[in-house]
Amino acid sequence: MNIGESTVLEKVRRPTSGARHITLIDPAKQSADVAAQRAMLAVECGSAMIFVGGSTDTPDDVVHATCTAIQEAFELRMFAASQDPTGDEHQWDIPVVLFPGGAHALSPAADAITFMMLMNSTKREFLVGEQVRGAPYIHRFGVEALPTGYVVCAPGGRVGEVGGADLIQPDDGELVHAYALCAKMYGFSLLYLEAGSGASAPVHPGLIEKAATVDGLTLLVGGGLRTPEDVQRAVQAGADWIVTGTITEDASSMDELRERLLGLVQACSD
Ligand code: 1GP
Repeated sequence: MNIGESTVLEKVRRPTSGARHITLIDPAKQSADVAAQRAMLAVECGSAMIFVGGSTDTPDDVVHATCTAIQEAFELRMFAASQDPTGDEHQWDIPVVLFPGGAHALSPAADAITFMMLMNSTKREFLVGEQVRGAPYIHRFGVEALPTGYVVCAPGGRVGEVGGADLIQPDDGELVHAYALCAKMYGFSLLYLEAGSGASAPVHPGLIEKAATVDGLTLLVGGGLRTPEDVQRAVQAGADWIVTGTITEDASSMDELRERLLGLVQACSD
């Protein structure tokens, strides 16, 4: 969905004060209808982008059904807002972006994809193999590719294990700085520091600070961010975008989810 002319990359890179929030929805964790309800609530609470993906073995059709349901829900809300003199249709001009575990989790219904190199993987598959398999589909679908360096930091979780990541330790500031420089030299626009979904601790703020010293990269941070204090620390260290997934999945009700998301989104601009 795109009201204006700008690409998703332009929206992602637009400078803002503080950081913006991304809600990650894993299609394997709920029905497409519930995913759409959660995505709408996330936007109402101030999330500025939806990521769809996460699990390593979700089939294309499940990813596609989830992207389609979210896009349809946003289009309906946008239409309703356009008919309401007090409505704000721009509120629903929210990119739905694939965050794939591999070349299997793709959908033409997405606006864009984080086209990632898992830079500290020890496996060819995650450095370039899945990307080569997926690129022709993404090209055919016309889904915008967001060139992204993806670096997994300790504790790393399942993505660290499956991706064969040589994890960045909290005191490896020079190493994360070198990865950030390398990402820039490759021409990546985005750098994503990941601690792993559901991680017991988020990316160490010292690592975020070091990566943020490299100009020209938009810095995403995710994994294990659960509280407004976690988010504030990441934002103060230099994160441009905060990604959360687990807090959406394990909320016991929509009211609890609303309360959690409002706290995290507020912390992005504190
Ligand atoms: C995972 O960084 C994201 O790829 C989100 O992590 O599920 O811990 O919020 P959480």
